[in-house]
Formats: sequence, C-alpha cells, structure tokens
Amino acid sequence: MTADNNEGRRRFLAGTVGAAGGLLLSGCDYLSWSGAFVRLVEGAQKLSGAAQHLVTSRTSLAQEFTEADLSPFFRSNGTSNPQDPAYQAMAQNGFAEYRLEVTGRVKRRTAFSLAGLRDLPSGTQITRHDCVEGWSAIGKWKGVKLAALLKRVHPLPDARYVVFHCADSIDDAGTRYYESIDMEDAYHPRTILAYGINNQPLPIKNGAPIRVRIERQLGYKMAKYVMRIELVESFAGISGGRGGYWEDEGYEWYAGI
Ligand SMILES: Nc1nc2c(c(=O)[nH]1)N[C@H]1C(S)=C(S)[C@@H](COP(=O)(O)O)O[C@H]1N2
Ligand SMILES: [Mo]
Repeated sequence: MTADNNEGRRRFLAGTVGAAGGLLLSGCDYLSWSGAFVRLVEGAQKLSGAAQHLVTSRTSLAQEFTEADLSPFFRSNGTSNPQDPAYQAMAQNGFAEYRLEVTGRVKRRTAFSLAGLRDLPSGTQITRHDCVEGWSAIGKWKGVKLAALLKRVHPLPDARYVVFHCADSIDDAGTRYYESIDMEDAYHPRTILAYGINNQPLPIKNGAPIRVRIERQLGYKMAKYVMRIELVESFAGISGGRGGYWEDEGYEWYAGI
C-alpha cells in the first residue's frame, strides 16, 4: 500500500470510528491503536469511578463527637437575620404560624407546623461544620429525619432531587438562597431538618426555625430558614439552574468532605 492510500484509508476509517467503535479497525496500524486506547481510557474511568465510590461511600457516616468537644460558640455565617417581612412577622410570634411546605413530585403535598415536625421521628448528632471559607465548629443538632418526612409525603418515582427554598436573599438582586441534594443524601440517616442546637431551640442566627444538616458536605449546602421543600426531577429550571445559590456562582454542587 502506498503512502497516499494509507492516508485515504485513515481518513475513511476516522469517519467511521464513532459509529463502529474499535471492531472495524483491527489490522489498521494507526487507528486500531487509537481504538484500543479509547477502550483503555473508558475502562480506566469506570475503574476510578468504582474505586472512588468504595473510598467515599455516600452512605457512610460523618465523624461524630462528644459533648466535651462542643464549640463554646457556634458562629453565624451568610445571612444572620432574614429581612423578608413575612419572615420577620413569623419570628415576632415565635414561628407559631410557620409552615414547612412540601411540594413538587410528591403524592401528598403537605404543610407541616413546627409542632407537626417535632412529632416526626427525630435524630440528634454532634458533628463538625466545615465552611469553605476556612472555619469549623462542632455543634449538637436535633431535628426531624428527612427520610421520615419524605415517607409522609410519598415521593413520586421520578423525584430525583430535594430542593430547599429559603426565606433570605443575600444579594442586591433579591435572589433567594436555595440548595439541593439527591435522594441518596435525602434518605441518609444523619440528614435532618434541625430545629435545635446544643439543647436549645435553633436561634435565628443559625437558621430558625428550620435548617438542613447534611453531615457529609460543606457548610453552604446546609440551607437555613427553610420555608419550602420541593421534590424535582431536575433543577435545571430553578434560579440559575445549578442546584444552589453558590452553585450558580460556580461552587461545586456535590461539596463532599
Ligand atoms: N438560607 C441560608 N442558608 C445558608 C447560608 C445563607 O446565607 N443563607 N449560608 C451558608 C453557609 S456558607 C454556611 S457556612 C452556613 C453557616 O451556618 P451558621 O450560620 O449556622 O454558622 O449556612 C449556610 N446556609
Ligand atoms: Mo460557608
């Protein structure tokens, strides 16, 4: 075969490689090597994905601590007192009128009062909060297990994410803070909607009346001032479309620690 023929054959085969994969290419010196290389890379990617899952299994528990480890002061970050008038009015009245709405891909849309939430199975955990800005604090959190709440509302099979809509906006445009997690994190036994910290009702600075604890992820995932929970198939249509206020600004959606 002449050099020119070889060139033509390469071009022809390069056009078919996408459709036929490596099979067609056996016997072709240049392209069979590239086909094998593609298979090698694909295999390696599968392997590293599986290996990563083994090391960082999403169902494993975050480190837990004792009362002796509690931080003397649990600071507030981001919003520390939402200015929304409806929120302010509820706060004035000890959140007696607060209702946590659960909407979206559920069979039973439900609005839970604080008393209703306290009646559901709860969890207590002492964990460390890590903020991406470089500070940490250990707190004792008490709240309703998100899994128990989801059981009450009957998620539809197409529900893939849980979105938390908050009362506060943290920019001049008035964009409300929001966050989202997948069903794996939603059903995790340590994922709670906290209404207490360090044996006290949750103060406003830390997200009263309800804030999320997702112990395997960074602080910005832990939405405070949660007013509504929405189950969705995709968060593409919500706000900036990346699943969270900070995600829309370029932060990672899965902020694992
Ligand atoms: N609604 C709302 N949730 C929020 C924030 C916020 O500004 N608004 N800040 C996030 C960030 S960056 C961190 S570190 C934690 C801070 O929680 P804390 O105020 O209880 O320390 O809340 C997260 N959840
Ligand atoms: Mo943070």
